[in-house]
Amino acid sequence: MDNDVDVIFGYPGGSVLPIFDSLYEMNPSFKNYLCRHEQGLIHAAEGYARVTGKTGVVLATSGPGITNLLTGIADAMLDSLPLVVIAGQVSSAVIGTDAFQEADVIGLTTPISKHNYQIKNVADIPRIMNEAFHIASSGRKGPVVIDIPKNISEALVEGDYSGDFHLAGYQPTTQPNAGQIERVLEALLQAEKPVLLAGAGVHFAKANEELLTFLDRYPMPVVNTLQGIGALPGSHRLSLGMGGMHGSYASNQAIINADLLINIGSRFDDRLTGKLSEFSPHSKVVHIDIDPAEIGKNIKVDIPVVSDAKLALEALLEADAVQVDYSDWIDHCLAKKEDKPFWYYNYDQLISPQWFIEKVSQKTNHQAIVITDVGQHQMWAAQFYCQDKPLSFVSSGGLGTMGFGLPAAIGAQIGRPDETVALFVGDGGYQMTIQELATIKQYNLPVKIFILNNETLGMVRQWQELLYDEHYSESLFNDGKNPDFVKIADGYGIKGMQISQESIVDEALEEVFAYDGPVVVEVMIPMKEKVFPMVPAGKGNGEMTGVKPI
Ligand SMILES: Cc1ncc(C[n+]2csc(CCOP(=O)(O)OP(=O)(O)O)c2C)c(N)n1
Repeated sequence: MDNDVDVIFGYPGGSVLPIFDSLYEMNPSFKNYLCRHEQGLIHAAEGYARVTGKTGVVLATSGPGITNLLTGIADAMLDSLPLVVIAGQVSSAVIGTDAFQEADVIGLTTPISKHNYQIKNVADIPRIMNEAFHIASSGRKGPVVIDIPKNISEALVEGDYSGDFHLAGYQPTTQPNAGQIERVLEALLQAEKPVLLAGAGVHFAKANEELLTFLDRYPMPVVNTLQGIGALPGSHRLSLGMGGMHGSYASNQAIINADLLINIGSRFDDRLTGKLSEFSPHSKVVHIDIDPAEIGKNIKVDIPVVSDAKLALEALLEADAVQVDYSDWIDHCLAKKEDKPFWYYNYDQLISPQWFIEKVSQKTNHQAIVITDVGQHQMWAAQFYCQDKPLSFVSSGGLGTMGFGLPAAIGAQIGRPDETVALFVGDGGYQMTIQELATIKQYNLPVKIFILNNETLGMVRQWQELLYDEHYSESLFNDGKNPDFVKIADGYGIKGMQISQESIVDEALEEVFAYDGPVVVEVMIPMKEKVFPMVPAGKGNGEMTGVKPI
């Protein structure tokens, strides 16, 4: 409560029963949501953190409880999501004896968390809790794990309960250095072909307004990363869309030909850069990032700015404007966007997944909170849902975790209860956390779930088609290997429907979005559809295949 928590995601077990019992007795001001699997808990907390900007809190028991959380901890670490994960532990006296449900939480989580603690003394609880929330939500955000032995959670604290702390070795830099800001302005003055790369850091810093003001003053083409979707409205004139492996031709070409690249809050992930030496070979690089360890990690940086994205943009805007005119370059990049947009085949009657996602985008006025799982549908959603709102595109980018989508949608709906949440999920990933339909039902969360069913592990199948001579090694769910998804929805008490004809899509979407509750829509799509364009693995972004034919 001291840390402004209104929601936790918790699953009980022996080692955390004292905590659950306290919650029962206390009638706390926050609500606990019970998912059906600990992996569900943590992805829900990630979805919640992503759309609210607040810290997601998870509570699970020792042993299998915490090991079921590991995927989500690693996922949150790579996507810089603030989480406090509280795990029960066996009693201090039996730690190290292979006691029932003992797992080495510190050993397991050290490489995948921002920080972790094992509480040794009950008096340390208030301080450690406050430190954990501070560390999770400051600097580069991330998951912090707290391991609480059962005897500690059963004990009472006496004496000083202030929880004051002082972290001498942890002082993230948030303010940009004035000299660096000066150098960025000089670079803007000298540039003829600048590109702005918008990453998740823009969302985390809530710098969306400042970004728009900056672009008013210094209009230039903008490329976004997967996590940066919505940092600038997708329908903004200067937006070239996502860059990288399945990004737009215009984005990749703009970066390749730029003479100045201003990266705000992206970590130059390899899915974005392709072959590093060919990524942006002629540009001066400005990298604004709150994490100094990111700067120079993958790409040689000319002007580093260690700072919160909002504060850096504010500093750039406070300085006197330098006179720039990049209009020829902007026209050149926009012409490429016009000529070579994302594209797809139109089938006669069958539903193209890309067309379907465009329909949902139009139907929701580009304003829904979009959640994806991982696979082809994820890339189609990134390409074809024109997201205009910040903090409203939630996807597992760094770890690429199948099974993320359904629980993340739960957390997102809980975090922003009055908004429309639309989940795009593949038939493979859906089955990894399908049990969370029970959570959706229990709390009547009106999530609209679109299973894009190609009866295959589509992204794997695509790679097998392109690189492994169509050897479909364990990637097909056709011939009755998939369950009846409509009946499963029904079994959980959720409205379900299947659509397989283009002609009924409008009517179906009308019904789905008018319905006051959760709906599962199984959308049958052509099995062999691929995600294009694509930069083959190991190639440079100039070597895209599947660009729109003329
Ligand atoms: C937990 C996990 N296991 C395996 C993978 C590897 N993988 C990436 S995409 C993919 C296929 C996803 O298939 P599906 O969920 O049906 O979505 P589609 O690609 O068909 O849209 C697989 C197996 C992964 N990303 N995550």
